[in-house]
Order: sequence, then C-alpha cells, then structure tokens
Amino acid sequence: MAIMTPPTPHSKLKAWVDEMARLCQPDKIVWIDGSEAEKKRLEEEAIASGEVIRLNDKLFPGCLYSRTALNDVARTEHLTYICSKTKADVGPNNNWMAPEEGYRRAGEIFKGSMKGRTMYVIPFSMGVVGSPFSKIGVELTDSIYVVLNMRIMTRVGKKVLEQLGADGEFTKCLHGKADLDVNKRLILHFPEDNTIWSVGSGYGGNALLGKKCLALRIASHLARKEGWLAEHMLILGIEKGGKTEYITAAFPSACGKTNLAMMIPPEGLKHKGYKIWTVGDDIAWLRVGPDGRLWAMNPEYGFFGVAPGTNAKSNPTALATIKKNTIFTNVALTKEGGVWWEDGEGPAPAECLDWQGKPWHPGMKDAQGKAIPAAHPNSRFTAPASQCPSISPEWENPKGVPISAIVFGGRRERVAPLVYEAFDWNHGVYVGATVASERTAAQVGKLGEVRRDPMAMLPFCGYNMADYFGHWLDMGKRIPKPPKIFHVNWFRKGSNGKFLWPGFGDNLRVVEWILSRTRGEGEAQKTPIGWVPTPEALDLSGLSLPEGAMDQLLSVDRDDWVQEVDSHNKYFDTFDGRIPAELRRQQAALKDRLKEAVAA
Ligand code: O2Y
Ligand code: MN
Repeated sequence: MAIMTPPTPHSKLKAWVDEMARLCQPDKIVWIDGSEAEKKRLEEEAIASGEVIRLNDKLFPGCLYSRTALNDVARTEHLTYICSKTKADVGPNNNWMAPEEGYRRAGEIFKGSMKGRTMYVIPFSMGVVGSPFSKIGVELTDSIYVVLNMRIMTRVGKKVLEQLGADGEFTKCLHGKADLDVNKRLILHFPEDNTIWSVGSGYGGNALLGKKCLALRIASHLARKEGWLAEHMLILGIEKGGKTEYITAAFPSACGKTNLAMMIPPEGLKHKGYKIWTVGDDIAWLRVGPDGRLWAMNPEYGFFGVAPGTNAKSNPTALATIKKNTIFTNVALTKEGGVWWEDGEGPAPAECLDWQGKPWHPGMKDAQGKAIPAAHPNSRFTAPASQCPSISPEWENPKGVPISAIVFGGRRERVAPLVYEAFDWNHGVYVGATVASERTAAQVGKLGEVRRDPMAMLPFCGYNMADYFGHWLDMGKRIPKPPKIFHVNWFRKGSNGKFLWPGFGDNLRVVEWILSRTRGEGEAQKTPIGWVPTPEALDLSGLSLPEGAMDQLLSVDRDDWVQEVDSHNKYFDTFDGRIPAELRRQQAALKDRLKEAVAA
C-alpha cells in the first residue's frame, strides 16, 4: 500500500486511519490538503477515469457533470440507522441497530472493499475553521466525486488539521462505495462513539457525510448534550433602512427552502428598499449568545440544491450561483456540453443525453405512456455559497447572526392558515412538534396523505424525538430573549383546487408581518391556534389575489382543527409515554380553546 506521511501530529487520528485502512485495504491513502493544485489533479483524474465529465468551459466555466448509479439517486431512509445502545433512545422516528451489530454488518461490507482504489482522507470543518460554534470531522472515502463535492460543501484540508492540533475532537466518518449494491448499503450513525459509517451509496445525503449525517443526526445528539440546537433550517437576513434582521425557517425536504433563502422582493414592495441576504439554505446551528438572544450559523460552505424547478422565476439567484465551479449530478447533458432539466431555463433541447446517459428527445414516453424526464427529479447542483449573489456579508461571522423569529412550515392544502404566531416559546415548540405535510406526487406513498414531520427533522433527528421536544422546551428556559415562533403554509388551496398564495418573492409580505410582530408591531387577531394577521396587516401592494382569497388564506376552520388536534394526540401516543407533559398540556389547552371558540 502506498502511504503518504500523515500531515498531522494527531496520534488518535493516525491510528484510526490505519485501522480503517486495514479494514478496507485501499491501494493508496491520500490526505486532502484543500489546495487549488490538488483540485486540478483530482478533477483530471476523475475525468480520465470517466467518473465525471467537464462541461463546455465557455458555457459553464469550471463545471463538472456526473451521473450516479441508477439505484443510487436519493437518500435511503430505510437503510439509515442510529446505532445507540438502546432502541428506546432512538425512538420510533429512527431505525435502530445495536452498535456491535452495526459495526459487524457494515464491517463485512467494508472489508477489502477499497482494493485497487484510493482512500482519501478529508479533514473538514462544519462552520468557519476555528469558530467555537464549529465541529470538525474527518471523512475517509474511496470516491473522488465525494471529495470534489466535500470540497464545495465544507471547509477542508490543511487549515482544518491545524485547527485539530494534536488531540482535538473530531467525528470519525467512514464512507465507501463498495459495490453500490442497494442490498449492501447501510448508513449508520454511532452517536455515543461520534462515528458515522456509510457504505454502498455514492450520492448526496448518504455519502457527503458532513451534511445530513454529521450536521444534523450526530450534531443533534451533541447539541442536546452541550445545550444548543442543530436544525434543518435556512437562515435569512432581511435588510431595510440600514438594519438587518434574521430569521430561521424549517420546512420538510422539497418545500422550497433554497428558494426562500434566496428570494427576491416582489415588485410591489420594491419601494421599501428591502435587500434579502442568504446565510444558509438547509442547516442552522443555534446557540444562546452572551446578549441572551439566540444566534445561528450555517455549518455548510455550499449548496446541494435540487435542479428541476430551478428557473429564472423560482430562483434567479440560484441560477446565477451555479454558473461556474459547480458539479451537476443526474441532470441532462446537451450536445453543446451544457446542462438542462425540467422546469428549468429555456426550451427542452431537441436531443440530448438523459440522466442515465441515454439519448432523449422531448415527448418521450415509457411503456405506460408516462413522460420520461431528461433529468432525474432529485438531480442536483453542488455550488459554492460564496458565489451566491445574495450571500450575506455575515455568513462567515464566527459568532453567527442573531435570530428574531423561528418559522416552521408544512405543505397543507387546507387546515393551516398562511401564517400564524405562537403564543409563547412552549406553544411554539408544540407548533413545531406537530408540523405536517401532505405527500406530493414526487414522494413515495399515498398522494395527499398527511405525514407528521416535527420541526422538519423527522429524517434527521439522531435520537428519540420525544426527548428532542424536551430539549427544545429546556432551551426555552435558557434563552433570556427568545425569538418568536411562527408557522407558515404557502400551499393552501381554494375550493377550485388552485393555490391561493403566489409564493416565491411574495412570501416576503408574510416575512414582513412576522418581523413586525417581533418588534411588537403588526396587527393580529387572536384565534385558538395562535395570532393570525388581520386582513389589512399584510402589505399586498401590487398583488392581485382572487376575490376572497385572503379570507380563505387566513381562516381557521374549527372542524378541521378539532380533527387536527386529535391527530396530534394520536401522533404523541406513538412515542411510548415519553412525550413531555408540557406538550400534552399544550394539546389539551388548544382543544379547550377550540371548544371555547364555538361556545362564544
Ligand atoms: O437526496 C439526497 O441525497 C439529498 S437530500 C437533501 C439535499 C440537500 C438539502 N436537503 C436535502 C433533504 O432531503 O432535506
Ligand atoms: Mn434538507
């Protein structure tokens, strides 16, 4: 085996790399230094092996194109496990495997799996290197694609090793493609060992271990231990009159977090001079600051966004971000060496190669007569956050940014109004704990079925969610000046089955009301579920909504909510008696308020 001298005095790190190399038996070990020369070398090697293709440098300078294995196109939640000592500790929200069994089963797959391959050692930092908010991980991987993506999504290399010093703490992340066989795929988290083992997948959330695995599943466990919050939230700055206020927002996957994080103010509000700043689009780490407020930082360094649906209307900022130095995965490849995806920019190319590398032309149908898409619905771009035109000047502030409001949201055709404000922190935790979304055609399962996704963390909370709710309630006691908590629903439909709210940039109208409430301004009416804006409280200048739309958007239907609140209780029952009493109390209080409302 060719071994580089490890560029670190950290004996535990070196011993662990040795141990993992004995298990996986790579031909070569390469330590990633994060330099530009290294990037060039890796790209050339990946192009030579056919793992990636260079796009037309005139159209997409510095961009690469990649296709995954056909069976490896998304996170595989059913193969994702938390390997804590006891099953009760991971809760009904996670798959559980005993740690010994996890190491044994994955160990068998890893054994000898890197023969003939190189093992890359990627020291990476989630958060600005050296910030007390940040966490360090080291990912071992046999995939150049993973190395190239990790270089965009995290801060990597020499500076991270320097920060780690001779004995710093780090998360041990082992990743291997093995045979890319779904039957030999496991994504395992060992929170008690600060370790992640992922084998058999080379894609996205399964393989870029800094993201969902470390920054959410392992970090949520660390956050509970250390008294902070690791959340599936975007971070947005809203500047007006020289002052910037910040909010975080949690939405289930595929509910438009990246679009909201990069929104453009609507025409009708332009005269107010708003400027929107993107701090992060997917993950927020939140801590109590010395001033008693909650401060948030984005632990990531890039965006791993969904390509289909990204266009000049939905997200012009994202389009500008991905013009250069971006990796495109599973989109369509055009004859000119460019990329294309459904609901993107421009008409479909007359002919191109689809995400599987097969010739494609518009109107192609499968045997069942269903349209064949050119790009996979979960195709992605990986782009440096620094290239985003709306990136906040504060995004690398090691202290983070102070948060005025936390927003939860789901996708509901009815029930949830456009926006409402929780009465206080504990009620806000209840609102977050009962977030739900209806399944869309893009998801596996019954269309329209309501799936609870508390705080949008269902696939990402690394321990029992009942204990997670308890941690949120405890945090409330530790934040002297807590942000206000809100719920939004951009997806409410009218009786004609059409969306009532235009969404995108117009969501700023709702955010504007939210911020006004955090300042003690903004008109609202008290309802059983929380404070709802009065119809005049939202600035709708320049927006023409169908007659009666605003009333429908802001209505709280008692019968719908009586059913809803009962389903909250049924959901809580799935946690085997571990739900904090405070959440049951909140549920009973909401039920009482609904009863009072009908009596009044
Ligand atoms: O499909 C994947 O592997 C990626 S999933 C993802 C990627 C970026 C941001 N969020 C998500 C998510 O599922 O929430
Ligand atoms: Mn996400």
